[in-house]
Amino acid sequence: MPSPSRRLRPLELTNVTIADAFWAPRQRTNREATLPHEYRQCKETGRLDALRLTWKPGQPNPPHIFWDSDVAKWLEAASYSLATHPDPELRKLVDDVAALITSAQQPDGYLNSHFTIVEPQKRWTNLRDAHELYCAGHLMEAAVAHFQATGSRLLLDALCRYADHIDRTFGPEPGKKQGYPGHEEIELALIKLYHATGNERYLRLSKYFIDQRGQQPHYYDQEALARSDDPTKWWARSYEYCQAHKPVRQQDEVVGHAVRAMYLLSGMADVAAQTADDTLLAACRRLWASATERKMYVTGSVGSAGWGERFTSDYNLPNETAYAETCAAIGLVFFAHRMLQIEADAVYADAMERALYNGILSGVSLDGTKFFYENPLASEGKHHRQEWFGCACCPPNIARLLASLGTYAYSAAPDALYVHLYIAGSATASLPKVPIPSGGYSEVALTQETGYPWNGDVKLTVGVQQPSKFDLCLRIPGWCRKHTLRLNGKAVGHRIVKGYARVSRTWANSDRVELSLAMPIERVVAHPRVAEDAGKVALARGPLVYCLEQCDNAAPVRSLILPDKARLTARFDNKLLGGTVVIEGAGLAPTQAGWKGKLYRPADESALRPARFRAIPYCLWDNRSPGPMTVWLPRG
Ligand code: FUB
Ligand code: ZN
Repeated sequence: MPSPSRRLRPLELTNVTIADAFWAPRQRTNREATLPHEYRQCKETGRLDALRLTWKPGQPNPPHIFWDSDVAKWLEAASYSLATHPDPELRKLVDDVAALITSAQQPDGYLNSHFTIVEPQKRWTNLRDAHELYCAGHLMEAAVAHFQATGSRLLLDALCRYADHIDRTFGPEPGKKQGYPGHEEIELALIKLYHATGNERYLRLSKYFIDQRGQQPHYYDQEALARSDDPTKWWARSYEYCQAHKPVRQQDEVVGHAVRAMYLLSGMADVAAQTADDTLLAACRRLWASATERKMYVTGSVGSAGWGERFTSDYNLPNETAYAETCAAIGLVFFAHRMLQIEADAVYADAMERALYNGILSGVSLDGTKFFYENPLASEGKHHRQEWFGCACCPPNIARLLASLGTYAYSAAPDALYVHLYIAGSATASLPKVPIPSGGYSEVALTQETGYPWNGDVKLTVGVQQPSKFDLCLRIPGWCRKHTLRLNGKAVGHRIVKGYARVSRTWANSDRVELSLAMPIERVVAHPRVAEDAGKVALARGPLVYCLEQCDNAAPVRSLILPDKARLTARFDNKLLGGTVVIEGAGLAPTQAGWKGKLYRPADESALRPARFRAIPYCLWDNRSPGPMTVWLPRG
């Protein structure tokens, strides 16, 4: 469906190939290790078999309220993978899982393993906590991905029946429940279902859930009273936890559970774009600024507190206790990607890139079988990835993001092609407002050659059947302070529009653009109000934030000081961590002598000694011997 307020349209996954040395190996690992590993986990923990609906009261391991969402995210990830890398074995598994989910559907369309067999009497009685609509949303996303990858309508039709059931259950009409999900997700999923089917009821239902959120009298109060619960005794204390403390258009600070907030904002951006709703879009812009200008880590992670997995106050960004859930950073990418299509502003792509290369990629081990749920920016050495979690939202979330990465790299406008992410490979796009002399519209193929993120040189070759006039818009990343652009070997004039170098011309086949983004090592400091980082620097190069891990360093990394004048060098080490640029330099470390029996002593009795150090990209930490790690270093 065309979206009235969207300037851009992301390219379809199947129109993008990723063939670089950074992401392509990660995608291969995702296909070959992560997907089979996660399938096994879903099987062994009972998540898959829960959908057989054979569990009986009194038996162990009852299906949990959000198990269905883990299976759904796995299926979505596997479907994206199939779309770009056909694999008959995976296709069979995917179809089996789709059939299994479909088999759990009830005659009235309802589809939830927990509330069908464990607590059937409690269906739709606790929207605030029970995750029914959240699971429904993930199932819808899976169904759309499965349909797009395989052409099979089996699961899509089942989820349409479920969406119809939900539409009959919720809404403003008398006799329907006036509720909305405690954990947002279905809002964005209904928009996907709307785009896949063209059924306007799904768009209306998504908008209803968004509009109804936080209205008075408060649905969660009423619902709790109907269950004979005291709403004032809720553990989370405030409806800020689930962004239901006031109607969304009145919210001006991003609050509460970070994943919920990001999914809600993604759905709001979708509905705003689809319905040309300026007040909703204004709320998205305000909440975007709140999240990224005052509450985001340098790694692109969000949600700093473990209690409630939530956002806290502005500039409160502790490093060692950072919750920074992998799913929350993924949610930020979803939100950023939607805002990017609406505004065509590189500020959104910058944040997307920051999260992708740092706080999200850290979420999975290099071998693809271990995951971080929390992504702290400092560790004493006890924080490690795990093979799975009781609450396993993050592993399949990162799998679906990695498998669908291509769709984040480019967008098409009616007469322009945008490159957001620099990843070697290729893309094809049709530009509907670019007629070609022989009739029809221009199909543009773009080939991207680059060693990004290790260097900032990007070569783009344009493929067109006939000369075509359109704009090529290349993101100049926010981290880049100097760039050059050449066309067919000569410097080319260009405008920078909202962070994109815009080259307008009639393109001929094989035209070649060379973009060079200066990528020196940068010392980054945080806003002065981030008390935790006062007097500290982080190292970054291009999109990557660096950290010091103990196994690379003789001096204790948590007490290492980085003098402002220390010379820093970057070099590619092809043997380390699959090949990576490391940053090295001379720091200072406190001498260990004279401390026996003392916790404090006069400063002038303590000395510093030179200590060489090495830093690696943050996303690669905890892939070798365990030990302390830090992103921020005191400045000397
Ligand atoms: O509640 C379902 C998922 O578990 C959330 O998205 C995560 O933050 C975790 O709470
Ligand atoms: Zn998670």
